[in-house]
Amino acid sequence: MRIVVLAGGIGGARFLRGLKQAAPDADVTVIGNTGDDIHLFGLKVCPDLDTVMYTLGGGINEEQGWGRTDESFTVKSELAAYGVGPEWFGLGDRDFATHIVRTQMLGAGYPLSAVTAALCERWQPGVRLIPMSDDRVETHVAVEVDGETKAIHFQEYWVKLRASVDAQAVVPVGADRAKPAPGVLEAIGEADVILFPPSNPVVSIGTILAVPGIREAIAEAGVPVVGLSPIVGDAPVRGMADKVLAAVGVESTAAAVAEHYGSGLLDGWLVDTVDAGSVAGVEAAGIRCRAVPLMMTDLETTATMAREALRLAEEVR
Ligand code: GDP
Ligand code: FO1
Ligand code: CA
Repeated sequence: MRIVVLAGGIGGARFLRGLKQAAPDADVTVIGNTGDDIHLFGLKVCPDLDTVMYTLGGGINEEQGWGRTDESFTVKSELAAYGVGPEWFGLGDRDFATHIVRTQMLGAGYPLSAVTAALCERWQPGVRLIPMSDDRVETHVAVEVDGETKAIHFQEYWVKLRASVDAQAVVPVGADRAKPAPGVLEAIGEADVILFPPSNPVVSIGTILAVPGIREAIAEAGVPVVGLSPIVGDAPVRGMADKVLAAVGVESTAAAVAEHYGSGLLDGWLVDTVDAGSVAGVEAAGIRCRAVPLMMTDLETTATMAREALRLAEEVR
């Protein structure tokens, strides 16, 4: 079975670990979000690609959900001693090596998709990880600070400001001119099932869908498209999905997120059992819906979520 998964960072990566357990023989292609990417200290940092790669490759800091396990911050503090920041972004020593290799290969002319494949040679994530695009896309968030509206990088909004101010708008800068990376449209066209893990619907999956051609290819693939809600009990399990959903005019409910994707894209939707009351409304919107436990507390529970998603895909096929 060929499965395509559109993934952000933590939500996508943890779900993928469950999917691999649930379907060990499946051929899984992950289309990763690169809208969170940022250039720091002259290096290209790709948080969501790295979160997937480290999580599936066994190098992730489990408590944080991002960055390397067993990490130290000597380089960061040495940079700070030179007065070189930003200090608000925690790049660790082990993680730095990944960004150095990536930046070196990009400088030598390799596209990001080839660089990602090369980095995965080391981590062996057990899936094919492809960035959504080789072209630069950077998500910016419009915020009002001291009565003035300005656009800031998504990482500044989330990591520096902790989403403490409302997001007025979310713009995936460059997405309109980006092309899907080699292999993205082919994987979608050859998929037996397409899954939206419980990733952020705006700044993770929304950004991937903003690359011209990807949404269209999914809608036209003619295979089941099943998603899992990142919103449980009318709030994100973690992160700032409520803030960025508000910016695009969508309520923070499992049902509103399903309707935001729409029946033109989504065939099936899983909500958590606490949101069982929203099943009928989602089905009325033309999307098959089931309520199952959606908290990724451990590998077996997460694998059960993946099995439920694949089961719903069979139902709607
Ligand atoms: P990010 O790039 O690191 O923010 O990760 P993603 O975009 O892949 O996923 C973020 C989303 O994962 C957030 O909106 C969370 O609500 C959701 N999430 C995290 N843990 C869980 C969980 O255990 N269950 C569900 N249903 N959603 C989760
Ligand atoms: N998230 C944080 O909240 N604080 C950090 O200092 C931080 C550093 C960081 C370094 C490398 C990396 O790959 C990810 C990192 N993240 C950090 C997570 C990253 O910002 C994610 O994009 C967000 O969690 C939301 O997608
Ligand atoms: Ca992300």
